[in-house]
Amino acid sequence: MKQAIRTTILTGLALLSLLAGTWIAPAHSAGESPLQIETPWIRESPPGVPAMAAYMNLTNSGNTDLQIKEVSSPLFLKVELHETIQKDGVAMMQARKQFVIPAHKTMKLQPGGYHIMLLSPQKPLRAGDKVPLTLTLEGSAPVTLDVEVHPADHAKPHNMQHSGH
Ligand SMILES: [Cu+2]
Repeated sequence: MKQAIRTTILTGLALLSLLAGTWIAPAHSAGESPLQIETPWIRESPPGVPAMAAYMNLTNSGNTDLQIKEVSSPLFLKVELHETIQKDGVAMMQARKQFVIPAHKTMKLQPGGYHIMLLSPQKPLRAGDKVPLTLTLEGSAPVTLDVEVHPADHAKPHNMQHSGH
């Protein structure tokens, strides 16, 4: 009986160290991207409009600035980095050569500001469809993610706190 308990404790310890090893491992894995992407979404366009915009929060957890040089998607002929600016009271879009995310900062791509412009879709895309996007970074491995198309009124992410409406 005593022997059985002892064995159980030893097995428990072995399991614990195994779990601890599993938890420690990711921090040491090589090539982990310093880029975290949260709440990605693509705004659905009215039928016949050959352009869409992708939005997301880009967080740089690294100690050096991150540069997004290029974004591509197999579902669009052309993808550009854009910023919407106000000029003489009129909203205009300007192309950017890259997006720079400073160390330990979050860059928000959102309606009325920075966005990824998706041009000439290869097929009609509606809410619920998934679009693969590949972000090419300077000095770091490219990041590919699937981004869901949402209706145009989706501008507020679901995980935001709403107060009484
Ligand atoms: Cu644009």
